[in-house]
Amino acid sequence: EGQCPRPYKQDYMTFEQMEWFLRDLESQYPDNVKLSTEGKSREGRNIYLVRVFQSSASAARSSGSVSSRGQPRPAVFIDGGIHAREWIAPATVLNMLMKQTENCAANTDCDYEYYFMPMMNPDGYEYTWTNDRFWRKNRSPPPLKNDCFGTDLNRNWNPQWGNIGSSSNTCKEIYRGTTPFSEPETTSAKNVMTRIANNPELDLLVYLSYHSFGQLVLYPWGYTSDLAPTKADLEKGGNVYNNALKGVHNVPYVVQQAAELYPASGASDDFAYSLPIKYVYTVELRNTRSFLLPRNEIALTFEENYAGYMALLKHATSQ
Ligand code: ING
Ligand code: ZN
Repeated sequence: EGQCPRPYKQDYMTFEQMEWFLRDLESQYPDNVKLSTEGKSREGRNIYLVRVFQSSASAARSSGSVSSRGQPRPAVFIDGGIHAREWIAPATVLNMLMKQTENCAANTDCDYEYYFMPMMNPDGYEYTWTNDRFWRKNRSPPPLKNDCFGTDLNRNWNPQWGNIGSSSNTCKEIYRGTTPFSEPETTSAKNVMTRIANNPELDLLVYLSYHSFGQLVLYPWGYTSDLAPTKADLEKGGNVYNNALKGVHNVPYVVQQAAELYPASGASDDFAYSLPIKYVYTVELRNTRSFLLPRNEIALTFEENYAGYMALLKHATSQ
């Protein structure tokens, strides 16, 4: 059996190390963590989902009153690693997962059901460790021989698949794939999100997708500069996240509509918003110039974003 890097907050993990980390976490916290495999990547790697929850013993104690039962529990879905070269994204999501687990085990700040998909693109991520540090897409073989590999997993979703800001050219970084959800990685995430959204015991309130770089908190729409119907709520929640974040290390992030950065159709956040989920954000982590974020900024990036996440979750249930 392998070893997790210790301390994990100070280094990036290989995909294999992430798998050890997730199995360790589940075996250390069996009352608060459930690890499942929701599908396999094109090359056969596992797409993991981690559910974090209040232990049944403490839930029984706190919901002594019958009236609190039968009410849906708020839920949040968080993903990282849609793009292979954005290493700080899965690193941040794994740190958030660890911290949320510690909180639930200690019976603090555990009012939600938490769903983490920390590594959505394991094939591309592995490829950035072995072949090309700046690979973005997954590693789907091309439809035609002598063509280019890889589909952009953030251009492969519905609604609005195939529109502005995506490409039908397999060689482009923003190649959208042959159909909506043509990729097993996006299909796995879509199925989980749909299942959570349709579960009458849950109220899926928040979606967070971690990317880098740019220090931005982006809200829908991404496919059009038209305003989302609940733009005021989205902007408010984004500001709540950003204000809490800024309070930690005073690093400036900017809250804006995704299409203001550049229009992109078929991204995961527009799908999440359409499910519907009320609070939907694509967070572009540190820094403002490179995918190569120094290791000593892993913990700092996590700390500020955990504060943003906590503030947003509190805000979402107080509305
Ligand atoms: N950026 C996002 C991308 O997929 C984005 C930005 C997200 C634009 C969602 C529009 C909608 O291109 C990175 N760094 O991947
Ligand atoms: Zn990205």
